[in-house]
Amino acid sequence: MSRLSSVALDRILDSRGQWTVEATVVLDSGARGRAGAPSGASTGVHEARAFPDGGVDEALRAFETRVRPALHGREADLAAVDASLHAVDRSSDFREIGGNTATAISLATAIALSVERGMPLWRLLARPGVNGTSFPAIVGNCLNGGRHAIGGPDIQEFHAIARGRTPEESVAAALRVHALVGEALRKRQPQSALGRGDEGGWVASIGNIEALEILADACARAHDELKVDVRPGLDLAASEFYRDGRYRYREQTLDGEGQLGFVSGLVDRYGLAYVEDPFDQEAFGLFAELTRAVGARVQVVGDDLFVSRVSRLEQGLAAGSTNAVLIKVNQTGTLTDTLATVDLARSRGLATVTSHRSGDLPEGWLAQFAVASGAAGLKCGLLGGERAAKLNELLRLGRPART
Ligand code: 2PG
Ligand code: MG
Repeated sequence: MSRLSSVALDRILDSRGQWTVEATVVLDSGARGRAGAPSGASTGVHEARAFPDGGVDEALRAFETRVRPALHGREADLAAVDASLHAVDRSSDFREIGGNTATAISLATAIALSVERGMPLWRLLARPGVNGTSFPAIVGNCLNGGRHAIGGPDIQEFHAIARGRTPEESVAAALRVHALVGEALRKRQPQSALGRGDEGGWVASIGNIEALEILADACARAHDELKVDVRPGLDLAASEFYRDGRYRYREQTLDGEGQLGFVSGLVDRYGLAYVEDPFDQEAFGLFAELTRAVGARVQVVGDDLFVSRVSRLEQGLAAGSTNAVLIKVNQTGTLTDTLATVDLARSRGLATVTSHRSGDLPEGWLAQFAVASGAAGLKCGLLGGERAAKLNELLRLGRPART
């Protein structure tokens, strides 16, 4: 087996203009991998810390003094590299070296290995039973609110959930919904400026229900035009507006039971196909009640609830909290940890949805990761270079291989 002949970490910019890190890993065979780590704005309290105290500067210092010496000359094996990262940083959340340093190195190592072996990344990471012929639905962000927008609704993400027969059909249907939502907003508020948020969805000064009505209508129209299954979905990111035991929207304040009734009402009224983080990140019981009530017809997805971690997912499985789990590599910091969560979910019949971060990079590996994990969905936004990079990678994977 070859070894890591050099590992470098550099400062780069994400789509929000914030500094993050990218790693370059070279194996002694000459194969090279490079990857950056994205950053969230609505982060779960249990996820890996993106950077140590002191930010990117401190991450770069910790890399030079602690990480690089530990990795130099190591065997080029993904599990071994990820284990070395944990051996260097013994905290549970990578607070010493930074989760983004770990993420970038783990990914760059996997990419270098896939280059060395002459195989696509998805095949290197493929879970048992995955053969690269089934593709995720597109969870396409059409309208932004919450922490991803200024002046938008409280709910963070309004999605088109598009399940075509091919990635191309799914992408086209989600984009059609995005365009129709834009038209509807322009018509409704002809005098107002219309902007776009961190993930490329529209931002307008409207309430949650108004936004959902526009989205549901756009999905129905896109479905009629294109004959592709496309339905509305939400990421409420409810921990962001949960304070002192209450869900505090601009229009209303609800306790847990009130929120349960409100969300299950939205599922029924708007035919939602997808509901992510409808409750606070500790509310395993409320998630379970919602899943019992409407889980047969909607994907109930835990993001901040599980933060892609085995230990949190085990808690959720014991409580019957959800039927799906959101997967973000930098929530755990390594591919090995993240894939363990994917495997646990798959073994227990939960769907996985592979996700970008709101501050992301123009890299396409996320689509490869989604296919490798047999994901039911790929949530990567629709507009902007960093979002298009992932959609384009999925489109490539959906096409017959060129010789
Ligand atoms: C989420 C993500 C991605 P952030 O909440 O699901 O959409 O947002 O990256 O800001 O955590
Ligand atoms: Mg989320």
